[in-house]
This record gives sequence, C-alpha cells and structure tokens, in this order.
Amino acid sequence: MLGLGAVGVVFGAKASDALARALTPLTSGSSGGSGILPGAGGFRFYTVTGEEPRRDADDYRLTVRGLVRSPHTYTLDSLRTLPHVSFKRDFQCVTGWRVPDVPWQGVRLAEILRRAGVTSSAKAVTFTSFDGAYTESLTLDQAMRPDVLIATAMYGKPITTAHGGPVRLYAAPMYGYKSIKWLGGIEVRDRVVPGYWEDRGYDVDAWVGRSNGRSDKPTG
Ligand SMILES: Nc1nc2c(c(=O)[nH]1)N[C@H]1C(S)=C(S)[C@@H](COP(=O)(O)O)O[C@H]1N2
Ligand SMILES: [Mo]
Repeated sequence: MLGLGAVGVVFGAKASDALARALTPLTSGSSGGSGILPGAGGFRFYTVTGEEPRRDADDYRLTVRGLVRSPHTYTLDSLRTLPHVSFKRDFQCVTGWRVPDVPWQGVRLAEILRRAGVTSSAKAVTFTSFDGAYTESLTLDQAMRPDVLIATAMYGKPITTAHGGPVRLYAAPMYGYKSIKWLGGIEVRDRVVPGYWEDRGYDVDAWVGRSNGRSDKPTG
C-alpha cells in the first residue's frame, strides 16, 4: 500500500497547479480550440460539462459491474490497498499538445478486472464519469495492457479535481480523450461502445500516431 497522502516530492512543474487552475477558465464543449490558457506543465484542463465535479475522498465510489463474476464497489481507501504501479509517460491530446514524462501512479485496470473475474463473453470495457456526461471504452485486449491505469496520483500527489481526481483513467499509448476524468463506473461488455468524443468524430481506436489522421511519434 502506498501512502498517497504523505508524499515529500513536489515536482516543479506541478507546484503551481492550484494557481494555474485558479487562472485557467474552464472550457466547455471542446477538446481543443484557441483561447484556452495552458494549465501547469502544459496541460489544458478539459471538461465537456463546463464544470469540475468534486468528490471528496470519503464520498468517492468506483463501481465495477457487467460481465464479471464479482461486481464490486470500491471506496478510495479500498482502491489504495490494491497493488500500485508507477511509471513516467507522455500525455498527448489529439489536438496537438503533449506533456512529456508525466509521473503516473495507480492500479492497473487489468488488476481490477482480474479481481472482478471477467466472463468468457466479455469483449470490451466501458467507462462512465461522475460528471454525468463523459464516456469512454476500450477493447478487452487494450484494457488488459500493463500501461493502462486506474490512476490515483500524478506527479507524486493525489490527482487534483481539475485533472479528474480523485481517480481517472490513464491509457498511456492512446490519445488523451481515452483517459476519462472523474472515473465513476467500469462496465465489462460484449462490445465496444463509442465514447463522448467518438460520437463526435474521433477514432474509437486512439493509438498515438496511428489514429485521427495524426502522425505524432509515440514515445515511451
Ligand atoms: N470527464 C472527462 N474526461 C476527459 C475529458 C473531459 O472533457 N471530461 N477530456 C479528455 C481529453 S480530450 C483530454 S486531452 C484529457 C485532458 O486531461 P486534463 O484535463 O487532465 O488535461 O482528458 C480527457 N478526459
Ligand atoms: Mo484531448
């Protein structure tokens, strides 16, 4: 178990996170566009609802259901008792901005699915946000990758509300729109269901450099 509350290292790029957030207007209904002030470290803070939904650590719940033998609801504390992994990977938005070498920490989605006991008819995993609007999905093969995290920390600190905390998805090899913020629900399904931006034209397969007509060089 990792003591996420007791972290000594503050990365320089993130020290001004709260300030940057205070200065950054929320952007509504767009994953890109101009006039968005950069967040700390080069991030833009996105929310399709125009709001930053907030869940305190005590109120947070993550439900796992669908084609599993053991549906489960995690609290933040119970999530934190699961094995965590850490790695540094880029965060790349399909609109062109990239933040290099972000330190991520979390529970592998594969670990959560293993504990849930995925049934033989399972083909995909869909995600809902407690913002009430955003959705995403992965194929089961993608979901089982070791670099797809139920992320609980970035830059050695609990994920901020602006970044989708307390828990967001981080799908390392894919464009940022796969990394759903304010993660509330995981459902194992028999098919992929296109997500919020995918209903609006983005590729359902979101591999960095191979999707959406872009040629970004994947890193890491
Ligand atoms: N719930 C939710 N998740 C979301 C989005 C959003 O608007 N709402 N935007 C997506 C897009 S397009 C990107 S690039 C990243 C941005 O993450 P950030 O706001 O932490 O920079 O979140 C993704 N996940
Ligand atoms: Mo994005």
